[in-house]
Amino acid sequence: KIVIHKKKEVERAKKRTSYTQLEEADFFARECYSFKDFLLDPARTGIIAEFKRKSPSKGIINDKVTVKNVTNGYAAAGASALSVLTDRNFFMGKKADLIAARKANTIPVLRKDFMIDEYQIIEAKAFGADIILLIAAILTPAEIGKMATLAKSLGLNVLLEVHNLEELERSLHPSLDAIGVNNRNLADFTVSVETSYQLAPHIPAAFLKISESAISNPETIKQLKLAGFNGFLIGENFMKQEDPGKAMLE
Ligand code: IGP
Repeated sequence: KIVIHKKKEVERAKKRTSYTQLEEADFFARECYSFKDFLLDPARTGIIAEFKRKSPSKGIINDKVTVKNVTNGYAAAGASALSVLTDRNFFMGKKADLIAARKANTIPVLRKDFMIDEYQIIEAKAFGADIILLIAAILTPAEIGKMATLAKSLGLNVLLEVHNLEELERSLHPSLDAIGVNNRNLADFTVSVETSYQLAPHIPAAFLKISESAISNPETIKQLKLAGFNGFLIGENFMKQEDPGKAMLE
């Protein structure tokens, strides 16, 4: 359902803004930050802090905050990267949020969306992203290879999201930088951090390991680190607070 909607959205965007126009955007020529450098920087937390107003599972989480305030708060609290939802229909995000996060910060920014077309990768670069997300559940291995290769050729970092061993094994590709285990099952929204512990030993050492979703306390991060994870994608737990950046410090 999400994919069908996204395809229509991409076709509309292509008509509004041509490839050439995207390639002429100021950010298109900028050099991306290295996801790896920021994740492994001992002065930072390894947390990829997400700006998310709304989600299909929770409804409105927080619609009273600005991208600038929240992302500046996250960066000041030691985030290794920012994640910004650009999907409007399901997450109340927008492309302008990504641009705003880029302008206001000097750490890597992940474009969080359902990437199904190479056009969206060109958009991501034009809007100032450093990292793109590819979701194994909605892409064939050939699509993942093609999209990851294009992203790398633009200097973007690539995060592949998986939810089970089958997705992980069929989707690995040398152009990927990081593998994210989503603790949330996108089919029924149930969450279990166990998913991360189960898949960790199957992720080859060449890839950074990220645990995504349902992380709500420092103890879990400690355990995930022991299991070999380098990054922790956290959204709701911070966003549900009045001051998400301050919530991250606590
Ligand atoms: C953040 P949480 O439970 O901390 O809010 O989760 C992030 O992992 C989640 O938003 C997410 C997501 C996605 C959203 C993971 N994969 C794919 C949209 C699309």
